[in-house]
Amino acid sequence: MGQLIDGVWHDNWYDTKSTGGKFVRSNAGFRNWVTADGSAGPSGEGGFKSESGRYHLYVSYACPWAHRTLIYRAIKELEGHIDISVVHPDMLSDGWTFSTDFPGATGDMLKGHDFLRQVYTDAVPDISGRVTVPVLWDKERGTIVSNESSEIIRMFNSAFDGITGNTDDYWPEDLRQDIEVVNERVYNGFNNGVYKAGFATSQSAYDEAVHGVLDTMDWLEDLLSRQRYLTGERITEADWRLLPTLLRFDPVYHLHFKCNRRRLIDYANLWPYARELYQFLNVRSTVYPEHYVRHYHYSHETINPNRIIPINPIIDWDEPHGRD
Ligand SMILES: N[C@@H](CCC(=O)N[C@@H](CS)C(=O)NCC(=O)O)C(=O)O
Repeated sequence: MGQLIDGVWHDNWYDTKSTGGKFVRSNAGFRNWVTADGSAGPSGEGGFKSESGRYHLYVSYACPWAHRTLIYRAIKELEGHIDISVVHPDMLSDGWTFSTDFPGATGDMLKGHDFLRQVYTDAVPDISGRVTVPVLWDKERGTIVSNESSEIIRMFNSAFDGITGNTDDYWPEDLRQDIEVVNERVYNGFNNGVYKAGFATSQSAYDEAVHGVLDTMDWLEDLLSRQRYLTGERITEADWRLLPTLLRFDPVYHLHFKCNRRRLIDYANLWPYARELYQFLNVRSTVYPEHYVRHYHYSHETINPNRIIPINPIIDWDEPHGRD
């Protein structure tokens, strides 16, 4: 794993020395928005109008951030309008690759590249930064629209409604403030919290992070004992941003990231809630446990140097959720 500096690949692991053992995630670099009329979105520049077949989404089935975008592509009926390439689950010295020797890894369906970093240097030849998934590519302008999942899902939520006819809204105006509050807490304490625990290289950084994860799970458990979804009685973006981390919790984060006080299946409310989201419409078609079990255990040499893939519990996500 590494990063690009002035367009050249350098193989190095995350630097936690300057932050007292803490893992700090860097910000995404491409922040443009696809909009219905091509006008500029909240950040970046305009010129990215929603059109069927114009955009290509690069994802990993292992990555929880990319998973959000796949969930939206499924529930907003965008599959026929935005095609995808799926990277290989192993992220080693070349970063994400388009090797196809793993079921579900498609190779680069658009450009035929070997490495995801080539998509980044196609956009900006002398680019510096991490090479992350997801990436939303514009075939017409030949550049990256966005590599920030939280923004890609907001584009998918509404920009293509005129094309798909699907007007389901997971970011309703009246709940936006509540959604932001939940998102902030879930991101820091859970989505990114598990990474802070897992990638910590000092006991104190781990202790702080893992307690944040436990506190957040307790808070979610309590909230879901009183209401059906995170912001009330409607499924919103806040719920979809939580699900990818819940899916990975027992098979990956519990053991590999040392978040092992309790399993997801031990929570009386959180576990049926997670199953309900998994069973919603076609969400299950986006879930590839083989990719995330393989990715984390095989790629993170600093945590699992012998690359042994654990046997893991057998969990029935199709068990009726009983929340009707
Ligand atoms: N801000 C990004 C974060 C994406 C991200 O960190 N993706 C991980 C995979 S789970 C990645 O590609 N990491 C490669 C790296 O950091 O070099 C988003 O939410 O879209």
